[in-house]
Amino acid sequence: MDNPNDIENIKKYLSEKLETVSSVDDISKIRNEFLGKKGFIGKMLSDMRNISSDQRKDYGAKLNLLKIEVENMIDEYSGKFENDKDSIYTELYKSLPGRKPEIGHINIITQAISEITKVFAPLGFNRVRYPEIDREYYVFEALNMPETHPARDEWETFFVDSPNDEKLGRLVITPHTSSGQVREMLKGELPIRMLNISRCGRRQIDVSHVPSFYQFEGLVIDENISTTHLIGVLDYFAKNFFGADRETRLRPYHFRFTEPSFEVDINCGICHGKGCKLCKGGWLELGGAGMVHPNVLKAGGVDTEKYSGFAFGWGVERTYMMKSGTKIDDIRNLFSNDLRFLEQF
Ligand code: FA5
Repeated sequence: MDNPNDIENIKKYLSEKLETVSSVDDISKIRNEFLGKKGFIGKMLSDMRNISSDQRKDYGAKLNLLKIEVENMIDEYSGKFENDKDSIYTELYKSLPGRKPEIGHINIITQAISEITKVFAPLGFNRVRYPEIDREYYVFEALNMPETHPARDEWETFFVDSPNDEKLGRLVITPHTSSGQVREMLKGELPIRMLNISRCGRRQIDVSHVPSFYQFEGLVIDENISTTHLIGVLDYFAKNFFGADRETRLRPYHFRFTEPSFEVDINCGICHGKGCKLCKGGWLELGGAGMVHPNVLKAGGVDTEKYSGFAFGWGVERTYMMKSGTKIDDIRNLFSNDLRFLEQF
């Protein structure tokens, strides 16, 4: 059929044309030919001025109906066509470059753990891990904190709902890595240079506390070990991890499992000792340290006449926060899973 110029023939002509379509391009040409400004229907609409006024209204209504039918026919056809595997869109899609999976990087806490391990390695510290859920005996009793001793309260412990062991007590989420001390001694291999790094849990949350955090625990047991060795190791760590410009200080303290005991502080890396939201007084507590209490050595089967030792236990996150350049002023950011924060490290 040649160019149709009346309402009756136009749908027939469109059907014939649609039969010949082989690409989405063809569809858009047909759409233009029928519905474009200069297309058949557009032309018929502008020719309406030549029709007598008494017929124009009726003719106009018929043309509008035709326009809707033509649009539907073309849409229906192009819908079928777009689902066709060979459609131009499919071709286009196949030629698009693939999306590259994002390659992340090691989480800041894992980075800190490996840096800490590397600093201690040259001194012969051997990295170990002990259960993160353990019996009360290893967490408290073996560390000179008998049942009902009020010192236990300081560890704000999470108890696991599970059967009690008559000898070893209840299961707890380890509130400190010190639970690994007696387990290490019970291996019976002396001397000891242990670095125990693992996850701990306590019922605490604020700017410098989270319920789930990491600690690293050093334990040295050998003949003739004294406080001087402890101070030497802490100094070595401070210089190699934080940098020569940072200072540490020891404060006398009390832990049931060390005697004498200390708290180790470092001058704050955010405010450099002036006092800020994180440290409050210019110093931030890194953790505890001291000479291993004879009762703990006994619980580990170590001959207290021959051997002595020291131990220290610090928070991994807090230690990393105090490193020059990290400028993290709220420990909770480390666990907020906000990529904008994590991607900075
Ligand atoms: C202890 O846990 C002792 N076991 C440390 C120790 C080991 C003393 C060996 C003597 C010998 P303390 O409760 O102070 O001590 O915790 C040590 C450090 O763990 C804290 O200074 C802090 O750096 C970190 N820490 C403790 N609780 C949290 C918490 N909720 N969130 C983040 N870090 C914490």
